Amino acid sequence: MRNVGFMNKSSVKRNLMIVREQDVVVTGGVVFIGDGHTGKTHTALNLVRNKDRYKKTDLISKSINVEFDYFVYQSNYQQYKFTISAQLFIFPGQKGRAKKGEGLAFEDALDLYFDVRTVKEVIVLILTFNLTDIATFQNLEYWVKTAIENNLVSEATNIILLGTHYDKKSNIAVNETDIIHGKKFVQEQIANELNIDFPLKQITEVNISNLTEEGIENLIGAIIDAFFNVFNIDEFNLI
Ligand SMILES: Nc1nc2c(ncn2[C@@H]2O[C@H](COP(=O)(O)OP(=O)(O)OP(=O)(O)O)[C@@H](O)[C@H]2O)c(=O)[nH]1
Ligand SMILES: [Mg+2]
Repeated sequence: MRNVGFMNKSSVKRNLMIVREQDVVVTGGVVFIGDGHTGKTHTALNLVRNKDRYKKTDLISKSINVEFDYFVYQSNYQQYKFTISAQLFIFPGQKGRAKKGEGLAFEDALDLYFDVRTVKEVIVLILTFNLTDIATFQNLEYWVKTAIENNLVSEATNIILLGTHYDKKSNIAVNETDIIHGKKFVQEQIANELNIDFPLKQITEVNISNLTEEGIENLIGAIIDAFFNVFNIDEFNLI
């Protein structure tokens, strides 16, 4: 296991939050992992809406590096102006290490991530799978274990089980019961491995289509909720 140190919720607040009078700015990492070809890169593109920079196309397929982007959200809450500045990190889905000259696979990308990341804490871990391919859902078992081993999960992390290809409604192979079992599995793994009490409510599920963009707003909502959950706005005066 990499020894990068864990943050608990109060140290997250100390390090990743600035309160200046009515202005509150928070930051943190949003990490996408999951099997190759499940739609991680396209989801991030839909989130940041860089549609001019990247045309939505099948030309982007297998990622061979860790991809970075950011997502900024502002809202008013009571007398506060609240800004979330989320750093997105999208990992390649190819497991293990790549051969020389074949770009980066997941573990190569992980080395790079630990060198270059500007924000240490993962506020949201997005475990990505293809709703029409049950194997990509079953493989989340591998991805959650890998994430825990590499300190991508802490007490402050919210988990999203992200089902893509929601446009292929008649081919959906992952049902509600699978999701319930999946959430329990993730909760138990985190609780046992990190020896913490990890509440089930910190694990949510969102289904999206990167083709029609159905569900993208829900995903944005889930990410914002995760930040509000960690940086509990009602406790500002305690900081
Ligand atoms: N129909 C449909 N196609 C999708 C959806 N999401 C992604 N795709 C397609 O699936 C393919 C893979 O998507 P990517 O975003 O490159 O997948 P990835 O998870 O980043 O893959 P790696 O970088 O190899 O790990 C692309 O051809 C996308 O156009 C979706 O929700 N619906
Ligand atoms: Mg990719």
